Amino acid sequence: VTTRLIIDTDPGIDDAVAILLAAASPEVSLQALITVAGNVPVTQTTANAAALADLIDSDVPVARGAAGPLCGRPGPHATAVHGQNGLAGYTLPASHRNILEANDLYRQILHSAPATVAAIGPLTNIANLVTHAPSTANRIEHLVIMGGSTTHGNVTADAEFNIYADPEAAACVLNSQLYPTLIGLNITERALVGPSHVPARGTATELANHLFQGRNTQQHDSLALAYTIDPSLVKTLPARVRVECDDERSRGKTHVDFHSPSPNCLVGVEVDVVRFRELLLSRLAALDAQLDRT
Ligand SMILES: [Ca+2]
Repeated sequence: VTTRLIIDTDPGIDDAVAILLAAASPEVSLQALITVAGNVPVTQTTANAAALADLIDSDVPVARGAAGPLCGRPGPHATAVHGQNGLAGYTLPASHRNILEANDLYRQILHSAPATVAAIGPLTNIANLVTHAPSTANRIEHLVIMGGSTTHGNVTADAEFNIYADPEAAACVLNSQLYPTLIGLNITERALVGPSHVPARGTATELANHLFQGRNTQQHDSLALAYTIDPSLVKTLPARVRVECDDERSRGKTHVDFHSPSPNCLVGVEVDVVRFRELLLSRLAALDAQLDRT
């Protein structure tokens, strides 16, 4: 059975790898790329998503989502990690494709049939659906989130970037009925992939290698995407997760309680890194063959 998949994304280095992985994987049928502000501003994440859709030679629709977090604090972008253009300076030809509106595209896709959503940026768009279009949000079959951590953070000592960028949105999503799976920093930071695992041979692997920047890199988003393709790559446990929104110092921290009698999500606790690397290599190599066939 092919999973209909929407990617909610802020490309973003690891977002780009995730999008390539989705494009190369027959287990998922990519329905939409929907953008959000995060690693870089939404105008740039949207331009990057559209350019990546062109690169993978796909007619997948692209929509532009939220320009900032629910509570109006301007997001801290991550240009130090992802570069000013979000793709470590890799220049893709500008796309001229039509850009849709996020809520319209969510409604259109989810009301035609349920779909899985891989949310690999801040959760602003998903929170907006939960709040303003609950009948649409309820048609999300499975929500897989790259976000949070059972241990430490990567923006502050406690907070992971996607949750920190919009804690109120993350709290809203976790308090909904969606029962997401959280692929957090505690496992993604172990999912190290670099040039030795995925050597550059063609269009997709060359882009991936540019994004690796010559070293092993933590595959936050592509691991979340890989989980939608093969859930056996990650061991999960039910937990109750609460997002810290009030305390200024630990804002964005995910408090994870594996012993709660009322879990609100599944949390990734172990990852098979070797099999994940093999999946990434085989799929990006297949995408090379597909894109470079001409
Ligand atoms: Ca991302």
